[in-house]
Amino acid sequence: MEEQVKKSLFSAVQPSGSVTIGNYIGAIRNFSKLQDEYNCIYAVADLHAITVPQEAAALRKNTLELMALFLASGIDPNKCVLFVQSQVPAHCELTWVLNTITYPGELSRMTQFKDKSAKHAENVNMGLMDYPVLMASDILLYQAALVPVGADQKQHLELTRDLAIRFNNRYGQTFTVPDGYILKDSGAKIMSLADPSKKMSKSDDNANAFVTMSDDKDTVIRKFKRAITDSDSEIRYAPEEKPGVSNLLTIYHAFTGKSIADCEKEFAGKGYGDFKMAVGEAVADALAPIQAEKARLLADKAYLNGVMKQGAESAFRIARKTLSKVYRKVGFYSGD
Ligand code: AQP
Repeated sequence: MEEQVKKSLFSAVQPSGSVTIGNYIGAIRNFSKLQDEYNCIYAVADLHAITVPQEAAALRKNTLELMALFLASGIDPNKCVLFVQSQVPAHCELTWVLNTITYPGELSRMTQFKDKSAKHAENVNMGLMDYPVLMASDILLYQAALVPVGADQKQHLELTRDLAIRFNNRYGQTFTVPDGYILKDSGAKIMSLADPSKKMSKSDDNANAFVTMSDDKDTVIRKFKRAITDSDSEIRYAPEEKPGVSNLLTIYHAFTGKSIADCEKEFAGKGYGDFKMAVGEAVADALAPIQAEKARLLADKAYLNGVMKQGAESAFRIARKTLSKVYRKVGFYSGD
């Protein structure tokens, strides 16, 4: 029987702070579930992280922590390509070429660029504007057919598709045009605990707005106790009417695996105090084994360095093929 060629799938997370349960539910926890079905390529996106100010020592620490978290969440480096973005120079090299077919207007109207420029008004840099072109390079280098993206990244994926099509039209078939990959539990957009109209973000200035994957049990419970709900006391899933309560139900559902309807039944007639306590306990209990495994891995730096080296080499092998093709098409002289 002919062997089916697996499709390639690319995703990355920025080491721009402590990873939140939003990043985990919306992205990381799904990564290990995809590794048997697809050729998965996962990256720690440190080149993206410096588009907003980072402290060098913190960036290094967050990079290592994120790598350990990926592994502790079940990513198997022998099944996937797992690497740190800055260790594969092809990402920057392809970005330069793609920049020459990208129009400034396409980048200045991106929602994330507008939001982050407003938030970091003192540091509106070209990297922040060029972020989507770097993201396009990440995806196109690996000829990824699928990209699992949250609603927040859809606009960037559209630009990636446009650039792939534009390049292919101008220079001949070079890139696979990627599609978004809809995760089974794709409703899982986790909102801020302090303001449920905003998404939970690791770079939020208010530390009570997010729960990190490293928060200890007391911290997790304290943050959930302070979470914004609403003035009535009904525990019901209704994102428009009751965004705070619905967000907590989504989180409880994600960490316990119980259906939303079962979660509603479980808390029928109970008060917000009991509800928040139960959500906090469930999250802390689910985080404990991941935290223990992550700590074990962080204590074994030689192993982590080895995984990163092997990942960067594998990524480079794939990326180099695409980049060589691009360089040939645009007319760079190689001497061969
Ligand atoms: N609140 C969220 N709910 C569900 N999924 C989320 N993701 C992020 N926030 C939520 C998903 O996590 C992946 C990695 O995101 P990223 O680190 O590359 O950048 P981001 O989306 O900008 O995440 P943050 O936490 O908001 O980072 P900062 O604060 O640095 O900008 C993506 O798949 C994303 O959809």
